[in-house]
Amino acid sequence: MQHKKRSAIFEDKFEIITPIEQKKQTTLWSHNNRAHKPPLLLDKNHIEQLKVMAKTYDYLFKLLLIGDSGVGKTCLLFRFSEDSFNNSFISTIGIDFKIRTIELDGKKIKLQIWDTAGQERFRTITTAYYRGAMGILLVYDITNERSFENIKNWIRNIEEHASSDVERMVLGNKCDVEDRRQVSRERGEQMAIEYGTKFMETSAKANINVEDAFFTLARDIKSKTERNLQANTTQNAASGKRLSFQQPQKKSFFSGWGCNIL
Ligand SMILES: Nc1nc2c(ncn2[C@@H]2O[C@H](COP(=O)(O)OP(=O)(O)O)[C@@H](O)[C@H]2O)c(=O)[nH]1
Ligand SMILES: [Mg+2]
Repeated sequence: MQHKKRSAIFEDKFEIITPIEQKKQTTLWSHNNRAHKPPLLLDKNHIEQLKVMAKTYDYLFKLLLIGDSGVGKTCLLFRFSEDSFNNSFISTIGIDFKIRTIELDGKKIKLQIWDTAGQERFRTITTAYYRGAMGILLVYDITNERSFENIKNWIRNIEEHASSDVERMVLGNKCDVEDRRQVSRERGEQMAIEYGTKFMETSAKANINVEDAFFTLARDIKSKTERNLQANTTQNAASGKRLSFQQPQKKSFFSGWGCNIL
């Protein structure tokens, strides 16, 4: 049983290349005078980058879910990627990801969503994934005051480890459990104003606002990406340079963040 589980996790992360596919790749590589044999396994993350290059979608956005253990990060991810919900709580080990492709304004956007473990012992593994994230969902549980108070610590983690212009959004999950609510919607909204992020209350269980939350974050990243590309094009056209994609300049964490509540 344990063995089967490990193999499933392994297959989720890597793609086993079929013999026909290997032959195709060998031909391609020998054509390029490359001496080494093709690897049997390719990192899925690498495959995603290759697919962008092959234009099977327009954008690849990497998102990250963070927040205390038990707030519902994994359930939100399952609801969004597989439209399912599981009542049992299986603690996430380290880090995992799921993929869903959505369409926005006629553009195909592949969302690669990383799910982290909230526990302290996985902190060093998970912070390594902050840097590549273009959007981060900070999740607390509306029935758990402490998870709400801890959002400020998660914000500090973003400040320390993520890119300074990462898009952020705060989610108050489990809004279906009104009778055990400890954090009012107003407090959630107020905190989001303080941090200059968007805010939504969600329920992975009752499927409330889950699609909306991911789509809103994706839309914000898309707008920012297109603004950056446009600025680059204009700037390079003016100076007669060839177009090349540049990383946005590092700026203060709070600069340029408009307060925006949904
Ligand atoms: N009532 C309710 N329970 C939820 C919701 N989302 C998650 N849960 C439950 O909360 C527990 C922890 O969820 P999980 O996604 O594993 O939390 P994680 O540690 O943040 O990944 C599980 O028992 C879930 O069934 C929700 O929206 N409503
Ligand atoms: Mg989890």
